[in-house]
Amino acid sequence: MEPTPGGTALDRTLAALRDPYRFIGRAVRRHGSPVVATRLLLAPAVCVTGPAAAAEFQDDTHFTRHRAVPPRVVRTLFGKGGVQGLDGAEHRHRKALFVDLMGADRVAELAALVDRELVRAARSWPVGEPVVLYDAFRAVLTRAVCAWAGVPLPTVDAERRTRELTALFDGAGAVGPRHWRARLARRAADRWAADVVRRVRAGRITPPEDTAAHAAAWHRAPDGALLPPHTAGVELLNVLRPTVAVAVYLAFAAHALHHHPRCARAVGDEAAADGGNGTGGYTELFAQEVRRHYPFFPAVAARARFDLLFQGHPVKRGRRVLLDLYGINHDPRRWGDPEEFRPERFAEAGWDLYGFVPQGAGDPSTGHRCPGEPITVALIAAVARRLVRMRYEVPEQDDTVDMARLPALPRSGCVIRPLGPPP
Ligand code: HEM
Ligand code: MYR
Repeated sequence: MEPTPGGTALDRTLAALRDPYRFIGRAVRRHGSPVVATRLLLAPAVCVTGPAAAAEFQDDTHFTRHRAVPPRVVRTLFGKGGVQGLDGAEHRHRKALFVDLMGADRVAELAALVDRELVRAARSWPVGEPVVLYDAFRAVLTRAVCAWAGVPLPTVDAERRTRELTALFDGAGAVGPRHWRARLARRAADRWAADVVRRVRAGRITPPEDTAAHAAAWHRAPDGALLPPHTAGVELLNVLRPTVAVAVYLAFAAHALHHHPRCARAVGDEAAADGGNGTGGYTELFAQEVRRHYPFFPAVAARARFDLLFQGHPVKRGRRVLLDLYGINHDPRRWGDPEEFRPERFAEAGWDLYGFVPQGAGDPSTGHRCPGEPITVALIAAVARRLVRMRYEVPEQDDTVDMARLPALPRSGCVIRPLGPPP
């Protein structure tokens, strides 16, 4: 047993907020250990990094997700009673609700809906006028995912629901007014989603069986009972919100296409060859590299179930452990020249469930890893294929990535000036 380096005397919350994506990596390098003790949000915590730590972190006999995430994140991003806070058999049972929605045909349908909505939006853009792509993507994704999920979205509500669904992920890690907007948005979104669930159960709306609205409304707990409407609504929002959050990756995809013309040409060649409807191939490698390279979800949290040894270091019962997702995706031992954007690396070396962790580590059907990765990859690829076929110029702007923001974004939101209607 080795003592855990670092220290819990000083609260490091401000340092973590200043550089949320590199905070753990820095601490780990400073102490020369993949396990480092610190203090965050006034409580002692342990930061861990590396594929071996990721595998150990997934062991739910050692770690619990119960009360693992700070209340400010539950009251905004996750909502109360959702899958993120469950353990063991109860977790696996609830998780199936999401995994079952990710069939290849359904994912392709969502990608086609997003592409159609994007083309529709682009037709309304005046030629030569600036468009902030991040904002356009959020509106497009909201419309597409509501249609896909079987959630009615009257045109008059579209803007408001886009704003609310965005606030849930955009303000969760913020401090001040952006965070408080997220709390209000959570209340409004919870009411909306619970109401959709009630209307489905009352037969007033009848979404098809393979939709999220149907699945959440009719999901039964292991004891056979339907979920309380609020909880079913939280799970429905666990599909809508993160799909809108894919807008962050879409902005990064536009950023990468602009800064790496070589990649844009390769995506363009593929889109020209398959009419933009293909899957796999170079564009998928590009989508994976977007998820590896750009910062999005910094770290995931769990608590030790009892006094235990983690990678040979003592961790006390109840202690919060943070797994460094961004750092693992940028580990120079695993990823050569990790700061370089190079999609080909995924063809050369492949990846594994603990070394490539943009959306959590391990197996999504048994552990807490994100079930939405097929959707995320398909949407990045579909939009990349569409962007390379659109005619636009990229005006002078500050599109540097704001690493102090949660989630990080290109500062400008990626502005383009359309030169004509989309094909
Ligand atoms: C869980 C990231 C998209 C649904 C997670 C986790 C992360 C994550 C880091 C937690 C993993 C863990 O706790 O170990 C992202 C990012 C996305 C994204 C960066 C890109 C926008 C999606 C999509 C969906 C989705 C498109 C569904 C349509 C979920 C759900 C969970 C989850 C339901 C909870 C899983 C569990 O606790 O078992 N996601 N996600 N996510 N994600 Fe995603
Ligand atoms: C989702 O909506 O579930 C996926 C995208 C959310 C990204 C939000 C990033 C900032 C939140 C920081 C939370 C840290 C939890 C330990």
